[in-house]
Amino acid sequence: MRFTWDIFCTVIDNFGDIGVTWRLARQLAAEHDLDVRLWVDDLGAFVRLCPSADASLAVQEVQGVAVHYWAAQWSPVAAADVVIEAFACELPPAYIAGMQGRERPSLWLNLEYLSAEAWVDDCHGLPSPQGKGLQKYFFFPGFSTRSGGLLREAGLIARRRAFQCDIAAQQAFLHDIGVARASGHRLISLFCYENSALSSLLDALAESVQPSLLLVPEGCVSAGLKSYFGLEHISRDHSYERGALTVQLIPFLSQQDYDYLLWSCDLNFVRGEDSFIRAQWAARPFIWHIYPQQDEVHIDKLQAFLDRFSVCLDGACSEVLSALSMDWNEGRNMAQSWRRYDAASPVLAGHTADWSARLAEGENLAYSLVQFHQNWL
Ligand code: TRH
Repeated sequence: MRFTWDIFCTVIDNFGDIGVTWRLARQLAAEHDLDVRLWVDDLGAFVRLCPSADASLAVQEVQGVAVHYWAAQWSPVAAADVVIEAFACELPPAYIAGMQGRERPSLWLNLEYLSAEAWVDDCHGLPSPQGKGLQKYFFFPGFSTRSGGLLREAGLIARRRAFQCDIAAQQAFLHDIGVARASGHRLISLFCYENSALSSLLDALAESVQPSLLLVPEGCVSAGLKSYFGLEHISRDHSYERGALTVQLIPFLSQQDYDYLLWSCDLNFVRGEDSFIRAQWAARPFIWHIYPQQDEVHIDKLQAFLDRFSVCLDGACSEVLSALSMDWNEGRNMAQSWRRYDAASPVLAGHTADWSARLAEGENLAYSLVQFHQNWL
């Protein structure tokens, strides 16, 4: 029997909600022989990650997934065997009634945001009764064996390794996105939120002995870059230089190409949830700009991740990474923390590769979801 799965996604802001759900939908369809529908209320955001799709179509088949526009006016459809509401988005009441009305009610899962905090393990998989035989289960991605794991599609690590061993493939990819890497330059990608620490980071790179080429997806931190270079406009037609630093804007890439970018760079600045995980699969040093929340709760989440990441890292390097991450996330001057980070970068590069390999031994989220359904049946 081929099971049907519905994944519901509201795009609150940015690309993380659709980024995670689109990746999950693809993997469920490709690797688990499931009929997957992805319902998204903002096809414009979807098309940024998947440029081959068409933002004007109410329904389209993309890479094995039926992608549906989730219109404000809900047109009733039969509820699926498994229903994932991503990040506590609210399902249409008529759809919930359909889940209850089935001969066997649907399995209802709320996919939560990723956190490295320890409490996740105790909450993962907990049910909450919703009436008329329906339970909603809270499904937590995470870094531990007691969580739902992380999104990692089959063959990803082997593909990444092959790409990172293939200089010609890297050059061809960079050429396609308009990047020419001069020898001796450190290649850095920068995907982050507007950040008052940015100018001190750019200064530190400009003053470094080693030249850096900083690649920034168009539209990201454009206010910060314009202010740093004293320009009213910045564009992909130019690159911007100061000291040892060259900044180049690159197009916003498809999710697949964004992986190639992360795999090509010596250092990746990433943010939110999905790019943060992809940077870990890239096995290259990365610096995380966590999604800012009220009352600084994100700083505890950042610390929880750094604590996990730093097990097996020597104390001095762990302190250097923590200082840099906190300066970056709290918008403080990075002159000093960058110098220390730069000096520790060979050790941090080796540690990140080891961390990535260990992480890849863990369960992947799509498989955990399928197992959860099997066990529930
Ligand atoms: O865009 P984000 O800041 O998303 C955030 C977070 O998920 C946050 O937790 C959530 O609360 C908020 O959204 C609503 O960062 P994130 O999670 O890294 O998502 C970015 C997606 O964009 C990811 O799937 C990678 C993809 N991407 C591309 O496909 N091409 C690109 O060129 C770039 C820069 C990103």
